[in-house]
Amino acid sequence: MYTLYYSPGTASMVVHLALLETGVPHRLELVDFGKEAQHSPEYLRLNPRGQVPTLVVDGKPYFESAALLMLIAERHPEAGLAPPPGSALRGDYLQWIVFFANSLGPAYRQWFYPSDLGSEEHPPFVREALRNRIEGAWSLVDAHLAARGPYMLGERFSAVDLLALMYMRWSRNMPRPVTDWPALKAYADLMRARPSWARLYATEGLTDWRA
Ligand SMILES: N[C@@H](CCC(=O)N[C@@H](CS)C(=O)NCC(=O)O)C(=O)O
Repeated sequence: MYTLYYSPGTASMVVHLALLETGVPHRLELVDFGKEAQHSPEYLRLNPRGQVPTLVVDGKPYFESAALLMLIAERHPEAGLAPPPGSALRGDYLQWIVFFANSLGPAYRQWFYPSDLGSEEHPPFVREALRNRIEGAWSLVDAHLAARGPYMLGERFSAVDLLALMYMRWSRNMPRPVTDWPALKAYADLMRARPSWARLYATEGLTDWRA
């Protein structure tokens, strides 16, 4: 049994998606950002970073969305979310998971949380630098998909695509949303057609960027 501490539309959504894709039983616990619940003493005992997601697995809490995604993929190999160790696509899988988590993850975090860098709003040159970093990463992914799609691992759907989908959604109100790039638009549409996306929206009460 898993318990996912989540907030709608945030970094917890990729973990929620992985649980829906694998079909394993799980419980959801809302962390109410409106009440600053992520910084409550009880929650900080589960996740000392005061962030979502936290996934409790067999009574033990873990954090970091990409790690949780890989953990679920590894614990439920029958769902086919990850190429097995030693298989041809394993290197690509690891490469892209780390690419998204390591390049887009921190850049988005700084884009949405200027307070992480100690200010209420970034100076324009910092906003511009973050925008360039995010758009540069998406340009690279767009070129990769145009040459080697339709999924990040070619013909094979994987957990990488769930991570990419979450990050794609976060661009929706940014100066250049991913739907502006042709291959990314086709990829977003392909991924948004998955039944897990509809279930996620219904359960988390999301509406925008549905399809
Ligand atoms: N690297 C972390 C980032 C998690 C993160 O930044 N979560 C945000 C929501 S997207 C959060 O909890 N924000 C509340 C806060 O920082 O107070 C991950 O991928 O799990």
